[in-house]
Amino acid sequence: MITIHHLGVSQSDRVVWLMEELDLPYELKWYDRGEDFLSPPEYRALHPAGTAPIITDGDLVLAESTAIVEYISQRYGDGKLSVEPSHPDYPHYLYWMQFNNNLQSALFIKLAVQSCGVEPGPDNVMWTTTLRREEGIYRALEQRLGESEYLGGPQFSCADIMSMFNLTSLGMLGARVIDDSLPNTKAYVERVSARPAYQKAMSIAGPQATRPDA
Ligand SMILES: N[C@@H](CCC(=O)N[C@@H](CS)C(=O)NCC(=O)O)C(=O)O
Repeated sequence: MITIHHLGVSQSDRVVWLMEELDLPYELKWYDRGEDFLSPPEYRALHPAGTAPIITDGDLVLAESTAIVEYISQRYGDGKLSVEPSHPDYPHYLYWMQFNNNLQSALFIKLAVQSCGVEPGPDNVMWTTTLRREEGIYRALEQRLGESEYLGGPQFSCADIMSMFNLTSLGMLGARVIDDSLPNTKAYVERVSARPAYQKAMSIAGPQATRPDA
């Protein structure tokens, strides 16, 4: 059985969501963040990268949520939440599977610029380039959701599972809040949030959830 090593208030909630969507059995092991809001030593000991999510499946220890989600979807979910390479929407699926890392890179560069005491203004090329990139990512998102009900095509897929954390929870780190300035995205977030598997997963492992033994 797959064990999800869940770090509290983290994007490992998307793996719980995937398992609930696929109705697959799993064990959840909960780790609290330290006072520095980082993962505790016992979490970092699981995998050299030490980032959440991490799963174990027999001898396999796998990190990086894009890899984890596609691995579970293909190996245990018959690929029904993935898009096949022969499908016309496959390139879109691939693109939106990367949205998570794309958007988070921009956010972390912004946070880095802000934290080094340099004025984040128009003369700071890192700042202006990152803002331009970030704006482009949201523009692409809004455009895609004006053309397609879901990111990977007309059907809900792993690309949606990969993206929701960024649209619902990343605001706590300063990411753009999804409001009326992004109407297609706002409607999409409402649509996807209503899914029973999403609601169940968030109640188990979402940002407001507490560890079961607490
Ligand atoms: N691209 C990675 C990002 C992983 C990541 O940054 N995880 C955060 C939690 S949301 C983390 O591990 N933070 C705690 C730490 O770095 O100590 C993925 O999708 O798995």
